[in-house]
Amino acid sequence: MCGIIGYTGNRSVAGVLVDGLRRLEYRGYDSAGLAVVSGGELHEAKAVGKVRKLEEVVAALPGLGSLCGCGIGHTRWATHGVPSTVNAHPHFSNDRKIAVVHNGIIENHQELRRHLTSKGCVFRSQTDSEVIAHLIAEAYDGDLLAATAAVLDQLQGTYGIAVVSDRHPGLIVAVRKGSPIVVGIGEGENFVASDIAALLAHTRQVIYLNDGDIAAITPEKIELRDIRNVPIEREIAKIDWETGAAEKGNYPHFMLKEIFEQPETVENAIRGRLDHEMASAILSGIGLSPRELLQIGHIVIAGCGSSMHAGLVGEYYFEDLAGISTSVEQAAEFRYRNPIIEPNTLVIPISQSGETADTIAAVREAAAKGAIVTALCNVVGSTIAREAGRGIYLHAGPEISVASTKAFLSQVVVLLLFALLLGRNRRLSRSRGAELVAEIEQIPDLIREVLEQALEIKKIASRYAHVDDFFFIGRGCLYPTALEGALKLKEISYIHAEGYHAAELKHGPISLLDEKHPVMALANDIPGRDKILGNIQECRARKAPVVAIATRGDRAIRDLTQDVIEIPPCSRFVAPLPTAVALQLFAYYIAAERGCEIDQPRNLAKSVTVE
Ligand code: HGA
Repeated sequence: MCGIIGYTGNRSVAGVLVDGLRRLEYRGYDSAGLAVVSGGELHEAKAVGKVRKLEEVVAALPGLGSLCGCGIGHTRWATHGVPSTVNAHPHFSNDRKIAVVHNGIIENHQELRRHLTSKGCVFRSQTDSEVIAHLIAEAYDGDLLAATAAVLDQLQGTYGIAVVSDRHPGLIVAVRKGSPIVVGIGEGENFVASDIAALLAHTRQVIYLNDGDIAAITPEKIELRDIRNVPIEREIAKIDWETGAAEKGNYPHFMLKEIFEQPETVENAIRGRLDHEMASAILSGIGLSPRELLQIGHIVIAGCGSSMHAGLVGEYYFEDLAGISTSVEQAAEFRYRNPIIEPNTLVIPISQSGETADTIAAVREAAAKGAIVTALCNVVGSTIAREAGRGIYLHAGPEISVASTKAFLSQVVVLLLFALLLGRNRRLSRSRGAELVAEIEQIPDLIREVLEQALEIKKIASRYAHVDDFFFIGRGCLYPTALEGALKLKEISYIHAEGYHAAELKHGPISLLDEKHPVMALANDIPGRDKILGNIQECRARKAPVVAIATRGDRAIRDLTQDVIEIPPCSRFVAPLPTAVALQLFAYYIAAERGCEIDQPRNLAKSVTVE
């Protein structure tokens, strides 16, 4: 959440910043702003709402667009203070010589505000972030890096910060604790950002800052210090995402593009990871020998939102295929619940961005309790990937739509591969392993078959675009798939949607059913289907309209409802994948029909970097 971009070099600073903010907009769109240092002066532009509003403000300020030098920009997802121009970042010191952008939460901001106010400081915004600008100004005596370093031990909470000053032309100081900051290396120019998506158009060489690292960035060099101002070295990482991967192309929305990319992204998640000879999976990033794998006695999966739903599918895989007891935790509760970590527990944190604040906290708690931590992340070099030290990358490419689609699918596929490996490591026979390998190889084609029905799904979706509520029901691996389907629908269409285990309907929610409360029943031909047929009858008896997802050619379902989305035949382990794709399309077309801001739903932002 909150996007940060900084640029120092000979190009139009405002141009580079606005372009970067556009690419970061999925991280927050409450307001956007920038500050440019050029010719010994500090210029600013701010706007409420989307980056295009900021562009209009920049265009209306004569000359701002052509200034070279350095600058910082920010797109905000508000935590403290309403979305407004005064609360938009950057925030300035009272003498307006220092400008700061911040991602995170300063937990002791009220105490700091009182202290600064008592010293005569005047606050302009209601944000927690503004204290940082005033504290740096208070500590400043000619060295911007030293002044920034000096205030860090006063800040409690999390931050990724970038700072500029008109007294330091060409210099950006950046620092992180708990919120991501990555430095982009250019030629005769350099960059800083909260997310590599903002840098893809400019460079492939980056340095990920660790917590406590401070960077002084000028066009010529990047100096890194620790919090005691001692020079440090960090590895240069290479980003291998393709140019254009973060562009919308001919699709009206990133979400639709990302849904349609899934046959390829799933292929990427599988590529090189199937071992036909051993009927198993090859996952070198987990770095555990067969003997070490055999010692795993319990698995705990931690994640938030769609990642947690993927984990719930994984729970079925690990218990059924590998016979390892597995529990799934909401990452936000993990550290506060004081979880019991038995010896030989494997903890699997799942996060698309690798920057989800609650999941990072879970990783740290698990590591402190002696668990083996193996992360599932999409973004290479992200905090969770680095802190876990071992893991499996999703290889889904940049996911820009706030609603996760391709990352969710890759998470499920990678969990299936992991369960296959653990299963073959213990009780799964070679022949059963070989069957599973063949099933996994079919997944991209199963997804293609669902995508081919997009127009049919659109037609069905249009019949439900007017509703206010929706229930999603499923059993087995399709129960977490129902949770994910409901989440997709509510986040992008604003229809109230709830996912339930089909059997749970009778324990409460059925009291709500009537002709205005449709039910999406996941009735694929896998164990549990007959029971779902009964559940559909129960819904129909209460006059609830039913949309069913069913295996192609299932006549019994057609007798119960006309609105059937057909999925190719597949096993229960693989069924969540094509089913999830159908649910993504269903949610997408409903949201499109309702005219919703699909890629940037209200109040949401991608990569939840605050608790
Ligand atoms: N606390 C700051 C920054 C918000 C943020 O990082 N969101 O993810 C604010 O409210 O402006």
